[in-house]
Amino acid sequence: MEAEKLKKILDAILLSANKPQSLDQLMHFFDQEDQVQGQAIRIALEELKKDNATRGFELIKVASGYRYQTQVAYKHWVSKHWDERPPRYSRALLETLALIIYRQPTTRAEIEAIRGVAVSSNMIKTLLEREWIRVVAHKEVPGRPALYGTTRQLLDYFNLDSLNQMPSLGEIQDIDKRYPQLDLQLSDQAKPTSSSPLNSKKPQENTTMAKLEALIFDVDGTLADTERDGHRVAFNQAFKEAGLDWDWTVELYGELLSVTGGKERIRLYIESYLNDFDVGGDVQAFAANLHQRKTHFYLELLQSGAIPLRPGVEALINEARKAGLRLAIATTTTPANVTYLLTATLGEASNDWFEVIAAGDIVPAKKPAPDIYTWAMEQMKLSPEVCIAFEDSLNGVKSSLAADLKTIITVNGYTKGDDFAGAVIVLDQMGTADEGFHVLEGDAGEHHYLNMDLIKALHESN
Ligand code: XBP
Ligand code: MG
Repeated sequence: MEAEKLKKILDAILLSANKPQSLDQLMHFFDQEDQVQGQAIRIALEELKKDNATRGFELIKVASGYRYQTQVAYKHWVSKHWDERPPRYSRALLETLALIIYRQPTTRAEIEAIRGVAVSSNMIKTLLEREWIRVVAHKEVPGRPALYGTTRQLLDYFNLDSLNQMPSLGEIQDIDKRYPQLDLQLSDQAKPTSSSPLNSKKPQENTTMAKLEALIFDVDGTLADTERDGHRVAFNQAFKEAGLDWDWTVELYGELLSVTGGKERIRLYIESYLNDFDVGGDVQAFAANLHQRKTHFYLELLQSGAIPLRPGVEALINEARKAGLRLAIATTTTPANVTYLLTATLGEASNDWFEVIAAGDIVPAKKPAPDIYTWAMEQMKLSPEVCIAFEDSLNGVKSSLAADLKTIITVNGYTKGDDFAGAVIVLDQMGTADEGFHVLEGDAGEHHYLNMDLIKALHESN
């Protein structure tokens, strides 16, 4: 379908909808003969967002999907539509809600133990009626009390796409000092302390433990240490061939890794590191041409077998396949780079072991945007709760966490100083039975290398 027409149809659907529409729901509005792919819808939605950016309303994405709404900046005027004042919630109710958000799934007794006062049935009833919380399970202790978790409606109400957008408790530890005007009187027990199990964790989107079904791997830095002696070398070969005297040293390349995507990296270099370099035309086309040659050199390197998989990767993939786990890849690198790496290291057939290879420009926004992970999960028709991601870098973990994925990190030379807050564990490598890993952050229990037992335990942990 023609892009402009698709945009108008989506515009009309969203304007007439009385609740947010997910990508899946939007897909259902189209017949097979319309030939509309999820990707085209995504692009059209991005364009609609841009088109409406200067209006009094905007297109936003919340937990349940996309919706049009008036811009918050104009709420003072818009609210005059309604006579009644917005509901005011008691501090006790908000404290209770906050504890459910950060400790879910949790029982009323657990909330009472922290707050030091009884939680009234009315308060829980209000939160349930508002559909901000729900009973997600019952705790297997005498009396089988209800375990409460939060809902998508709560996120929608607060204009949030995911619970990961909530600050960590560490960040809000001093909130009463920073914002004295809020006059918060949190009971001392409700305040997070550094030794508190509440501390430093982002809230986890609910709760009844979903069974792990799929592993989603980043490629560069995670499956193989490709950047320093692979991509960087190939970039320099392309520069040389083009008669450019650019030299991306190991150190400089580390800085340039702040953006993902080779074409984007070349542009960053031209625009931020060179004074007045004239590309003699369109910088995007210039970067794309140069990048094509870089890919050529990089593929040659891969074919020569110069880049092995990192320790433990092959064994883990084999174990996961035997255990019936589904496998996927989510990377910013060019698709051919993945195929060649897999072929050179695990054999050609290994390409079929991965149900989805989500790579490169298939989504317009590269990591740290969540899009590549979300796209991979959409292809597999899986939700984030049943998947786990493997990453190595700050941009990578931002992307996977924003896609609501629990994430295991293995660092490398370029990323060992990155901030991996929110990851379930940070390791120096996956490791093997012979040569184990070092745990940099998190808890691996008795395990000394990454296997399916540990991955399942990490997936189940909060
Ligand atoms: C990888 C990248 C890629 C590679 C180069 O990031 O940023 O750009 O460095 O590949 P991640 P291309 O591991 O987070 O996916 O030159 O093909 O882009
Ligand atoms: Mg990476």
